[in-house]
Amino acid sequence: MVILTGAGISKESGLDTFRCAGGVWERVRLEDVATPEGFARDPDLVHQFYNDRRTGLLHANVQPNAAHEALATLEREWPGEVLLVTQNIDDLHERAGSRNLIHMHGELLKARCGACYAVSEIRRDLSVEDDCAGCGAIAEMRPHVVWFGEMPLEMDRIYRELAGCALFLSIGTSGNVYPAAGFVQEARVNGAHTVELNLDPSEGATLFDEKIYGPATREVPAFVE
Ligand code: BJW
Repeated sequence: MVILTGAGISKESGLDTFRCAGGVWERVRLEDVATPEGFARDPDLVHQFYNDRRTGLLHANVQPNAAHEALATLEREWPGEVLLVTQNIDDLHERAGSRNLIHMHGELLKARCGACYAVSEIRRDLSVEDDCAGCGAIAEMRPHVVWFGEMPLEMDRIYRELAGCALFLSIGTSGNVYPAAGFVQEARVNGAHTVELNLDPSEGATLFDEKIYGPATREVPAFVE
């Protein structure tokens, strides 16, 4: 099984989605905060955007919900058979207990060196003053996230798993952002059964064999059962 998750799975944990009413892209322009060009233009603004989201993620009220927990249970019940690919940069899947997990758009609780790509854990604010200790070049640290125009992480492994999976589930994603939005097609041409669990039909809804619409905390545990 390959399971793709997006911002919708963390919505009921208190984290905003991007494109729903009241979502992140209503407050900031994605060109300003989620592109390498935006970071080059105004690193303070980009650091502020990710610092605020990191603070939000570490708030005591933000906890994994029943959907994250159901996917962790599924992995425990089917050892070695479940790969979770998340577009989310939060750590709620790990906190729920998922282990076979790829963060294709990076991780909010990590920073990386702009020169040597060394990745380190970070639970505090980042600023332009942070430089890359131990790196020959003098380079700034940046959030370890994948911005528009950058290559998502671990794509070779993801495509290999999509080619061999029997079941592809897409949960809580609008299907607006590639390459993730193309995974359903990839799994489908290789013969997988494809299922969408979302609040509303996604952009690629017609490509799914089965569609279940409702909140993730209700639909994901029911599907896993
Ligand atoms: C619920 C719910 C509840 C709500 N229960 N559900 C044409 C022009 C220009 C560029 C392109 C182009 N075509 C393709 C591109 C490339 C571009 C792209 O896709 N652009 C589009 C906008 C067109 N993509 C890229 O640049 C990517 N890189 C790339 O393509 O590299 C080249 C490559 C080539 C070949 C192979 C491989 C690679 C990089 C994309 C990086 C995306 N980064 C972001 C921000 C960084 C991380 C962060 O700050 O968090 O990632 S953008 C943002 O969108 C974030 C998300 O991971 C991503 C997806 O959003 P998601 O998760 O789908 O959230 P929403 O809000 O859209 O949807 C939420 C859904 O939940 C909704 O459907 C609700 O109904 C549902 N929901 N409550 C269940 N309770």
